[in-house]
Order: sequence, then C-alpha cells, then structure tokens
Amino acid sequence: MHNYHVIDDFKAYQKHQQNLAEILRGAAEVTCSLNMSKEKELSELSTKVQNDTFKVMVTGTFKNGKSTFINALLGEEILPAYALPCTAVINEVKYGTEKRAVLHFRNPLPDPLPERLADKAVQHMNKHKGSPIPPFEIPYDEIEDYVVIPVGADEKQIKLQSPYEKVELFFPLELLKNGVEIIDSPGLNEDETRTRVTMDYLPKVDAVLYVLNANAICAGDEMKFVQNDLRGNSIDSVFFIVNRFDQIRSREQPQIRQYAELKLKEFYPKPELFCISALHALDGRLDHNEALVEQSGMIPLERRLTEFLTKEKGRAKLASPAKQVRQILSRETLEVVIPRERKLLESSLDDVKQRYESIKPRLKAATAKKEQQQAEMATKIERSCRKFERLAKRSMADIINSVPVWIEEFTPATSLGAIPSKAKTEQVIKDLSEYLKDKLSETQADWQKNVLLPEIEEEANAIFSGAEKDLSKIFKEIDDINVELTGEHYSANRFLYGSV
Ligand SMILES: Nc1nc2c(ncn2[C@@H]2O[C@H](COP(=O)(O)OP(=O)(O)OP(=O)(O)O)[C@@H](O)[C@H]2O)c(=O)[nH]1
Ligand SMILES: [Mg+2]
Repeated sequence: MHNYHVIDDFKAYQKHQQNLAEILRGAAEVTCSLNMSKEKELSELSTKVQNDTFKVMVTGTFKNGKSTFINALLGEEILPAYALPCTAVINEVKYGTEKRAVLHFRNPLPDPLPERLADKAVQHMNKHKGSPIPPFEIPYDEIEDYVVIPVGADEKQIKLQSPYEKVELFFPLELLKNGVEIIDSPGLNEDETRTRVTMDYLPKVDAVLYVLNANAICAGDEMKFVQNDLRGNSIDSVFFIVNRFDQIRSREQPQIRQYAELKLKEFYPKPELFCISALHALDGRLDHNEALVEQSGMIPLERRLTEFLTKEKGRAKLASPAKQVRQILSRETLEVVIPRERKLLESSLDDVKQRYESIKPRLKAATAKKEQQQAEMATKIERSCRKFERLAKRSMADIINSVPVWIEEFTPATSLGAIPSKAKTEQVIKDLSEYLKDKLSETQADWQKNVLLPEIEEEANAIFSGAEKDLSKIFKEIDDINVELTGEHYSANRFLYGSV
C-alpha cells in the first residue's frame, strides 16, 4: 500500500516536471520571438528542472565555515578548511558506495594558466592537449592539491582562473541518496574571480544553505546577496546557518538569533534559521564526542535537512523554477520589452507624423489634380453623350423623311385590281408594313455600324487616351508619396482597380 503512494507521488512529480519543462520551452520560444534577453536564464532553468539531481549549495561570505560545515555533515575532514581564504573550486559532494574524487576541467582552459598546478593535472592536460580535457580520477584525500587557493603565490597568480571546473566527491552518506548533491563553493566577496565561480553556479541550484558568521551577523554585503541573489531570483528553499556560535557568549546568543531573524524576515517571512558551531560538530564527530556534537546545534539542522531532502525536495525542485519563470518573464516584459516596443512605436509614429507633414502639400496637390482630371472627364463624357443624342435625332429625321420614298419604291406582290377585295387590301398592307420594318432595322443597323460606332470610338479615344496618361501620372505620384510615407510599396492603382 505504502509503495503505491510512492509510485503515484513519483508519477505526479514526473508529470509536473514535464509540464514545467514544456512551459519553459514555450517561454524560451516567446522570449526568442520577442527578442528578449532572458533566453539563457530560461534554458538554464529548463535544464535544472529536467535534471534529476537535487543540488544544495552551501554558500556565504568567505571564511564563514562552509567547508567545515560540510566536513561536519560527512563526519570527516575531506574538504580543505583553513583560517585563510581557501576554497577556489566548486566541490560537488554526491552519493557513492566508495569514497572517490573526480576532477573536471574547464573547456576551453583559461589562458594563461596559473603556475602552481599539481603535477598529475599538468601531465593529464599535456596528454590531452588540443582537445577537451576528459575528467580525471584523483585520490580523494589529495583534493587539497587541486581545490585550494595557493598560499604564498603572488597576487596576480591568485587572481587567475583555475583550470578546474569542479571536483566531484563521492561519499557514502545516507542523506545524499536519491540524487542529493551538497555543493561547497568558493566564498563570496573574497575575490572577483572566485565570487564569479559561485555566482555562475547559482542558477543551477535547487536549494541553498546560506552560512552567516555569528561574529558579524547579517553584514551589508550578506544582506544584499539575500535580497538580490536569493530572494531576487525566487530561490525559496533557503536554510540560514548562523555559524561560529561557539564564539558568542551564551548570554548573548538569544539576541544574536533574534537579530538575525529580524533582518532575514525582511526577505523571507519565516526564515529557517539554525545557530551552530560547525567546528564543534566536526570535532565532536572526529573525537566521537556525542555531547560536543549535541551542543553544536548540528543535530536539529541535520534532522530538518533530512526531512526536507526526503519529503519536500520534489516540491522544492519545481516550485522555485515555476516562480522564477514567471518572474523572469514578467520582469523582462515590464521593464524591457514593453518600454522598448513603446519607444519604437513612439519614435516610428513621430517619424511617420513628420514625414506626413512634409509630404502633405504634395499629397494635396496630387489629390486635387486627380479630382480635376475626374471632373474634366465627366464633362467630356457628358459632351459626347449630347453629341450622340444629336446624331440619333438626325438619323431619326432622315428615317422619317425616307419613309415616303420607301413606300414609293414598294411594289406589292399581290395586285389589288380595280375593286380591291378586303382580303387583298389587308394582304398588301401586311406586306408593306413588313417591308417598312425590314427597311427600318436595316437602316438603323447601318447607321449604328457606320455612323454611331465610329463616332463613339473617336470620342472615347479623345477622352481616354489623354486622361489615361494624366491619370497614371497622378497615380504614380500618389504611389510615390505613400512609399515615402509608409516605407512600403502599396499601389494606388491596385486599390482602385483591384489587385492585378
Ligand atoms: N570557532 C569556530 N571556527 C570555525 C567554525 N567553522 C569554521 N571555523 C574555522 O574557520 C576557518 C574557516 O573555515 P572554512 O570552513 O575554511 O570556511 P569557508 O567558508 O569554507 O572559507 P572559504 O572557502 O575560504 O570561503 C577555519 O579555520 C575553521 O576551523 C566554527 O563554527 N567555530
Ligand atoms: Mg571553503
């Protein structure tokens, strides 16, 4: 029964994961078509959502005790932790039945390379020169040779970018099962190069353990990071660790906690806050001193983390990115796209207005010319109509005059005789009217063909040949004006005569 629930939950989770990935893909397309700049952020989010690991990054100001805290979790001094700025490379601690370490190289490698590099790494890089350097297994108790800022090296050397992208550390810790990764990162605000290493990794993480220093609680830079980089990027799953609590006198401890809570509430309404001594927790574990571990405050934090990483990580994995995508899109739309499009519209509208103003006189003249032309044409057509009317009247008069002649010419087929019978008379009248009808239509057809049509043709030619030339000149002028006005080819002729 219990298993059914787990499978159902997992299926539901996968469905949410797919949906969110789909939304992210769609959002990336929208941003692309709107020419928005957040495409990279969205594709990073998409990779994060589809990734089946759960990355918990331990971050905070340099020397606050991040590496010591992870060592305390592991119960072993694996990550280098010293009083001097120390961690230079990302360390991903993940589950493995055996302890091992794998070194990954940047592609491309930075140029120039720092001078002091472990011999083994140099040999490996030389072996693969000219191609991406493949990951390389290193003894897990030698990671110090790779991930630490070289002590004593000159200032320029310390600022150079490391050739190592990250170290993967495999460790048999129960908490890391099911894809959980704890990431140790270079401290913030120690040096630009190393702060960037941490900041570049931040978009990949699903939760953050933010390590503060009880001795300088919630310093300005730390709060800026909380505001801009954690809250500002909708990273919801944040656990605040106030470390070095052993250095605070016990009577001051409640105030420190209260103060930290108050400051963090500004950005996280219910901050999950743990006051610990990572050093005591580590020492206690190394010396099997349960009382010291108990005192260190580490146990409640581990309990809460275990609960979060077993019961809440599915929701946490999808909830933040879902919020982030909305935030990225709305921020970008509100702050960049809309103002940009509005500016573009405003400027093009102003531009069009200006062009319209300058072109107005020409447009007016062309329109007036067109109207004048149309009026002239209408007059000419009117005049021609009257001419045709006159012609028709004249032809009618000719016909009327011709009728007596036609009657004269008519020879009846039937002779009437001296005393014409009624039937004969009727026959002759019928024949005569047939004859006159034929004559009339013959004459009319003749007139239409030989007089009217040539006349119409002549008139039409006179009206249109001149007008066509003038009109096409005017339409061309209107077309030109429109091109100037809109920057687009549009044809006045096409609008008047329909598309060709
Ligand atoms: N007293 C005390 N010292 C601590 C505690 N945690 C860490 N330290 C010491 O502080 C120093 C720095 O610790 P690290 O773990 O290297 O700090 P970090 O944050 O990883 O430092 P970077 O990697 O350089 O950013 C070491 O000397 C630790 O022993 C603590 O809870 N109490
Ligand atoms: Mg460190």
